[in-house]
Amino acid sequence: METRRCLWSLLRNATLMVSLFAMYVTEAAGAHDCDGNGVFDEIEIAGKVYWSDYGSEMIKRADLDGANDENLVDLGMNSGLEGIAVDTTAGKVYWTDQGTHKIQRSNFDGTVVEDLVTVGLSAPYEIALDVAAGKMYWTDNSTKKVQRANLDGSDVEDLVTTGLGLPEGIDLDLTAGKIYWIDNGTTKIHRSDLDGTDVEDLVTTGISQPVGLALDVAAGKMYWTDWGSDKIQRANLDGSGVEDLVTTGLDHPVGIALDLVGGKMYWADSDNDVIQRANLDGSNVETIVNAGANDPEFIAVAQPRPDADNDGLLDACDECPNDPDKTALGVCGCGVPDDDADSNGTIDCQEQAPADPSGCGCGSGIDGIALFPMTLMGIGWMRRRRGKGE
Ligand SMILES: [Ca+2]
Ligand SMILES: [Ca+2]
Ligand SMILES: [Ca+2]
Ligand SMILES: [Ca+2]
Repeated sequence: METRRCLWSLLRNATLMVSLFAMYVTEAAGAHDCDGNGVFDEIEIAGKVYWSDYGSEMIKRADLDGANDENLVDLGMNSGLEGIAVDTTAGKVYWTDQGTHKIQRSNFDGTVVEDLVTVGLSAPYEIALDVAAGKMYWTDNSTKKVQRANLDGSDVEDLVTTGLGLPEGIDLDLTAGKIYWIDNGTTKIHRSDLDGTDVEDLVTTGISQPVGLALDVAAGKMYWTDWGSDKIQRANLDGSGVEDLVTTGLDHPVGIALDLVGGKMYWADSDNDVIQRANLDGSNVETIVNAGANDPEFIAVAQPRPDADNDGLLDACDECPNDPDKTALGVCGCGVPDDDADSNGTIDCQEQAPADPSGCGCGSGIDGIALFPMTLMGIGWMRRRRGKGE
């Protein structure tokens, strides 16, 4: 019995050491890309706006306030960039190209450009992603179709192929399992099931030449740009209650995207050559990018991912998401620092621990005296391993 208790005590010490190692490794990794999706934490926490720039043939991005605008991918003079969408989980940006008749994607930083769909497309227009189901949906305003495929471009399906004039803006309501799209030829906004069946007319009056579309499913609203009347408008998801939100200062707005975390809508104004944003009710219009945009078409927002305690580590990676001083449980758990105030080798939260009930004499003594040097040895060993590039 005594042997078993001593073994249990040693096992407990080993577990504590593993916890300390885990804390060390997590904190070291947390400075960069904690979830390994290829996007640094600081970029995910801040959010970005991405847009397709038809005039310069580039995919570009900027901070949500327009700062740090940069060129990501230069598609060259044969391109005709239109739709754009982001997958914040995998850190990928997707776009359609009417010049090369392709759908492509790259990493968020513009590296690793991949061709996804290269056959059967004529003028692919706006694109929307269902990341959870591994699907992308798009309109083609030349073949007059709504289509979908897997995110890698395989398994292309025709969903809606009849009755379409000039299908353009598209977005998804994944809660209700619906595709919404704009038909700029028949001047209607439609929806159907995700397989293209059960097509409904939603908005048929009060619009001129709608183009870009974005849904706020939680609030039951859809937002669109109207290229013909130079407006930003919205309505309920059933098409009722059409409202004018922005009616002045626009010159052929195209793409629109929502940041529901920040309560903002973003759009690309293709003839003023600016990226703008406003509150969701259309108030407080701001121009966030007014140089470096050249016929911007569509726009996508990589919404900020939450870091509730502002310690620089995403909630998704933070074992203590509400403790700004800890990123891992450590020895004492969240909310209690792993401090050793009197430097006696026993961490404060363990100082008041009850005496070792085993009575074998190997419990509380080894906790403090052996754990500290063993942990230091362990961290030294980790660093030597890293130093060797293992
Ligand atoms: Ca990341
Ligand atoms: Ca955090
Ligand atoms: Ca934390
Ligand atoms: Ca102590």
